[in-house]
Amino acid sequence: MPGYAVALVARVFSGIQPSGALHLGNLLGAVRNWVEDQHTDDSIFCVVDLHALTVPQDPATLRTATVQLSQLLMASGLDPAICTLFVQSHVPEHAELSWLMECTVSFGELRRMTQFKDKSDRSEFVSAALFTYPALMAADILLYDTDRVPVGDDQRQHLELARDIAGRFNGRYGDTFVVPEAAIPRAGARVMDLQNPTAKMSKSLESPLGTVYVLDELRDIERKIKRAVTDTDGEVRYDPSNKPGVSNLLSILAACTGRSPEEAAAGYSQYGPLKADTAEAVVETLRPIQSRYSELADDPAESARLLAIGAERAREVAGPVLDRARAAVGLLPR
Ligand code: AQP
Repeated sequence: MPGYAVALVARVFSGIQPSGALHLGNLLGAVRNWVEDQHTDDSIFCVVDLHALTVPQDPATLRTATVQLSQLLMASGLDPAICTLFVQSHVPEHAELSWLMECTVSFGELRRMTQFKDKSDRSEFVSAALFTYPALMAADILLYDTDRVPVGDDQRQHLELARDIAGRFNGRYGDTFVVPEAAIPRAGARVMDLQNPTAKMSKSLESPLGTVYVLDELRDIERKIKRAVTDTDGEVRYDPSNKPGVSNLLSILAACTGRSPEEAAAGYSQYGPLKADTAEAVVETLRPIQSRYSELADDPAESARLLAIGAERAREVAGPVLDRARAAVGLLPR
């Protein structure tokens, strides 16, 4: 018998860093799927501000980014009335469970994480927390008896590690944590930079023409997509290894129109119309989000109130799971 109750409705958890402005990759790879999940599953979503601190942040910028990202998540369709939405640092159980995760993961496992290698290569200051980031991510997930974690493809390796940590902990101390599954979307799982389609679109990479931000002016979005790098052979087909630029446009178009990239390719024989239709699909996806965001941004007190309610609800789930883990490893009850 597991140490946790087996739930009838699946529990979904995911998080996003306020490490920069929300971009199209975050939206198509993660947030849009969260919006769907909230209608069918017991869904918990989190703005992971502690993760953002793993690289140096200006305090005022971090505060603004945390508020803006929370409002953008609501504007994208997350409804605090039907899902739990909160800020990670408002639930101290995350940091505490993270310590137990650090004691369960090995140095060698953390050293193999490709995101650490990428980010440490481009940073002057490499914090210890950037290295142990996957332990905090495992804590985030395991704290909620999570069944499914909807993420973009770049998080696959971290999620596999969270599963290994849960399995090891359960093996050492008895069944304590639910071992979660990753849920990676069919289209939009890895949106690439429009100017450098072999690198993923990213909040923290300086690539103004290659990144479509959710709050970009609509005409700038159109311009960025029309200027996207393609290739010279002129054939529209989904082939990410040989045609990364065209395949990226097809993935974006597919994700915005609810099809597979191969389906989206049908009917195009030139890049111009593909770019025009992709630009239109993205603009129509972002237009309602931008207009809802401008209403929410006018009332920061209301979003703060909703986030406080979310944190309270999250703690009701996280507290007992943390107590279970503390007892399992032999810490005395408080
Ligand atoms: N390019 C992408 N395509 C599809 N999904 C993506 N995600 C990120 N980039 C893409 C997904 O967005 C969710 C939140 O990501 P995160 O905040 O945890 O940060 P990240 O994965 O490290 O992505 P960023 O935006 O590039 O941030 P920085 O630059 O700060 O590292 C995740 O589910 C992620 O998979």
